[in-house]
Amino acid sequence: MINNKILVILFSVFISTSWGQIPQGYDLWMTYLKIENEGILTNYRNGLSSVYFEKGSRVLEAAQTELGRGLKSMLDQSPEISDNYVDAKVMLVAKRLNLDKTILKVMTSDINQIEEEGFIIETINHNGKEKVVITANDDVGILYGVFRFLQLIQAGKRLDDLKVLDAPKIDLRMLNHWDNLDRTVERGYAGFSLWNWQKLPEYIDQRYIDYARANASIGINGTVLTNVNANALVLTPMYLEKVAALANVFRAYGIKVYLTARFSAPMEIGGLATADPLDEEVQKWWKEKAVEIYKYIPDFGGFLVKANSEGQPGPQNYNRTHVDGANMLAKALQPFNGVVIWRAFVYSEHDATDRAKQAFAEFVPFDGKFMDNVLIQSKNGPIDFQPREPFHPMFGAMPNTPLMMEFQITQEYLGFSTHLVFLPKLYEEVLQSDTYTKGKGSTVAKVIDGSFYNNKLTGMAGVSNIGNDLNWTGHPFAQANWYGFGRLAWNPNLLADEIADEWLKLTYSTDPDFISLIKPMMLNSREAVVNYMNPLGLHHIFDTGHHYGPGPWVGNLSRPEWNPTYYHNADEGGIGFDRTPGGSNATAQYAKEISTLINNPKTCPEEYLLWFHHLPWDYQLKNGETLWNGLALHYQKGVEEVKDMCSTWESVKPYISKDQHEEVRMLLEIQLKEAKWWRDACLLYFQSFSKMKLPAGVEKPKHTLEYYQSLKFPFAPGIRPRWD
Ligand code: BDP
Repeated sequence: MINNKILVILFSVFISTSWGQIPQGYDLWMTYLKIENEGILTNYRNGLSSVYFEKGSRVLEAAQTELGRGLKSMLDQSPEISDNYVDAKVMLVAKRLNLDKTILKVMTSDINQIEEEGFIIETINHNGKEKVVITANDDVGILYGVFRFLQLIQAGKRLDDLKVLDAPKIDLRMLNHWDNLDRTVERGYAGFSLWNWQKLPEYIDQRYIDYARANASIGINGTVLTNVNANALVLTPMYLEKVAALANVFRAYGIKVYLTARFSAPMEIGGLATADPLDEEVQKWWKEKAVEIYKYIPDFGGFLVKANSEGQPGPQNYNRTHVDGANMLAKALQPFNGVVIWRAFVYSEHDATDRAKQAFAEFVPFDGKFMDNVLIQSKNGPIDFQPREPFHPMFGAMPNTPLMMEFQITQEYLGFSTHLVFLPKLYEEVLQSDTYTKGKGSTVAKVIDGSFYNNKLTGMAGVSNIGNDLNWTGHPFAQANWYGFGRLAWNPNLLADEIADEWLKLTYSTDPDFISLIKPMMLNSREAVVNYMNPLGLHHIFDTGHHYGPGPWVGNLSRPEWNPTYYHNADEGGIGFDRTPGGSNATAQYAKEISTLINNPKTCPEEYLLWFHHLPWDYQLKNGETLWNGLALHYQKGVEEVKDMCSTWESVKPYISKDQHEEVRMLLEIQLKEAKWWRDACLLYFQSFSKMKLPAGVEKPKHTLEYYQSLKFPFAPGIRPRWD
């Protein structure tokens, strides 16, 4: 096991080492920009000149270091640290239990209401003096409180009326890294994996610490280090020792480590002849494996499992069920309070029914049958991280099972790290969707945060967009998606608007003119990408394998449901997937209130029209246009919206540095080029069926359909080499 002393020394060296010039974007939303306004600055300098900070753990140390770093950078002043609680003049950071009674008395927040991991930040008047108090019940609450406090300072919040009481609404707030042991990242567009397995456990990269800081700053408390398409080797001692070193770094930031468990591991690394979950030898193997893992990592979080999905092994290989598989692993982890996160992303080449229906059909009958330490993790929509999908009907159908949300932060079907797409808008749309499971107001957010069914365990996962690029995420605005995911995992009812506002202030500038120009651009960016890629409910029309550019013509892949033609069904008669009772009847998986609405094309929200209906090209849309014209105009609109993004970006030159500006300008240029590519390729292809003219206002395609069909991208990043 790693030598703790060495690690602690390394750790403090890193903290005190100056990087010199920090690469642009490396600091993420923790840039701690110097406060410009003199009045506010003086106020902060006086109000935060000395602090008492409770000691006693690595988490508290991390919090104190962060407070020092943030204040030094924003105020150009380091607070004096008073060792003595009574002497502390202006700021107290201590756990609730350790606060003086006279202080507790003057606090107006209901201090008994602080929940686990929650905190209070309040300015009090104590003995005639103003003091800022940050308090919590646990160390991690203090850490979160400090990060929030720094964010409030950065946003220019006045000290004299601070009163924040906050706590996470969801228990497991985690990133899922699809990182392979060779450091490639499946669907990763920001370089290679952060985890340098070859140099671990001895070498602790500064990035591990900064990664943990970034996560803690938004309340993320779990990380799955490895790909769901798992390699069993990570469960061997050689790797567990490395995982333990990472876990040790992350522990100081309240983050637990999880691993993906390959279901066939007992055979691959255990030498058994089977991985049958009902086999006693197999059960024993997993139990012993759990004991071994917890020796290395006493606070190990648990396993994330992709089983019987896209070729991954699972219990069905032995005619057993998901329940058999998940519960077997859950039993092994139970003595250590570990959890099993079992994915519901399943569809089968042996099942001819609509792919959108399969996960529901497979999992809903198991409602209530999983052990208490199992969560079922479902993607937000029933297909696969498309630019727009209706919410997954499972969220309204498993009252006795904790359902964990899986969002994708990495932009697999959203232009990789090249396109500016602010995803909290998509997350918000899903979370605020009404499942009607208990009548009106039964939002997905309420299912996920457990408030509906009183789930003992709740969770939200985001498939990470992080790699070893200098700015972590490739596109600087992709950082906002990591940030926004964390904020929504903390509180699924936050609005995308507030998140954009916070992130812009922390990352670029607090200038209200800058914010008022860029925020609307961010908020509309998701709709723009839907318009130029998949308007009116179209989905999965991406080119094979890499899922980057358009490929609506692809129809020759071995599995029917891998082909775009399966999803759009375009022919001379029309376009779209009929999921009404006359078609696949997938609409029946939703509550009556919803299915009645979506079964009728006239009442189906138009953004989902072709998701649920196959309609003739001359079908009349709500605005009176034909479906063909409407489709073409949506594609054109998407292009126009990117043009607007380019000109908005031009207008913010005065507010940010030249390099910051240039970086996004160049990326937007690519986005514009590719929005046109999407429009032209899709319209030419669909026109070969509709045989209708492009409506006025839609630009003529630059090339022929054959040209677009001939484009190949064999080395596109993030490709999963083993399939389609
Ligand atoms: C799809 C990806 C594939 C993943 C799969 C999953 O194309 O690389 O392995 O999802 O979530 O979106 O398991």
